[in-house]
Amino acid sequence: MKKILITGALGQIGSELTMNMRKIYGNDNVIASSRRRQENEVVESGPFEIVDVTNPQHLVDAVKKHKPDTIINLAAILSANGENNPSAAWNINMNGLYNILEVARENQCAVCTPSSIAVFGPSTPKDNTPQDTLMRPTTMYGVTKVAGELLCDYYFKKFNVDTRGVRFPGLISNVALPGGGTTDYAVHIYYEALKNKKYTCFLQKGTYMDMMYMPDALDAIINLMEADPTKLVHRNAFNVTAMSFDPEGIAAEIKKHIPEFTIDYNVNQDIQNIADSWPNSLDDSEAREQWGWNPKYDLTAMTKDMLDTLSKKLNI
Ligand code: AKB
Repeated sequence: MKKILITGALGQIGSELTMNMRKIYGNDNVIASSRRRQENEVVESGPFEIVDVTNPQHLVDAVKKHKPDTIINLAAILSANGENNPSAAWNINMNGLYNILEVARENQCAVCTPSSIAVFGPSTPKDNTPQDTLMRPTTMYGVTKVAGELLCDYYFKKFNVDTRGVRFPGLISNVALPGGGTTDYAVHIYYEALKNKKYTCFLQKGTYMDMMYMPDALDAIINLMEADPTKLVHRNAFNVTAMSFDPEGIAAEIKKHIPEFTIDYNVNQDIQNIADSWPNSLDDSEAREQWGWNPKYDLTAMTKDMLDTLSKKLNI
């Protein structure tokens, strides 16, 4: 049975991944950790530690105490927040990852660190972006994610640390809200559609980006960490995607359920510039071939599930 330490466990991915992994591996075998404590089901249903990834001693203490064989590093500053505070993005995304890789090297832990479509930049081919291609990102978040991929590959080659990762697109969930990303509109739009029947989008129409529903994102991490290592040609990190749409596309899908719904636009040029530097759609065939990546939700299935689940949660 695996024993897993999750950093950033109270964030958008961590809130759901922790609960999901506890169901699979047992509550006591999944240790949640975060910089701050917050009373919720993640903290209450199993072990929890205060871990600030920028503090190496916090990581050493948690690893010595719980002896995990795997660390899932979800502590990160996302793209839009990273542009507002580049030094925090560097510190948490890079120094935090370095501290995790060091403790993993010393204690023979596998490491999963999600990467992002932000590793790509304006010079990357925009459509069906290949697994191996030009990566010259223009955001601090993207810079830390490319450097993080290289560092993880280095630790695998040099020290045999079992590092693996995926390049996540925008993630859409009905549990925890995302914090300060470029793709966040695709979550907010569902809440606003249910509450106010209208949404003002901070990106302009025609802005295509890859997206994924959270259940598929959780499967991606779990299946990649369970994959046969001899089949992995790549490691850090795999292109994965489930759908690509622009604001008009998601609005049209919502309209099928809420006919009065309307979208209008008030573009935030700083965030638009980030979105414009990212691909329209990824080629994820290497992930499909090497470890069986196969997402279940497209835009239609996700929209139905999001609206059903959120309307119950919000009592609308
Ligand atoms: C962001 O928008 O910053 C993230 C991402 C694509 O990595 N959702």
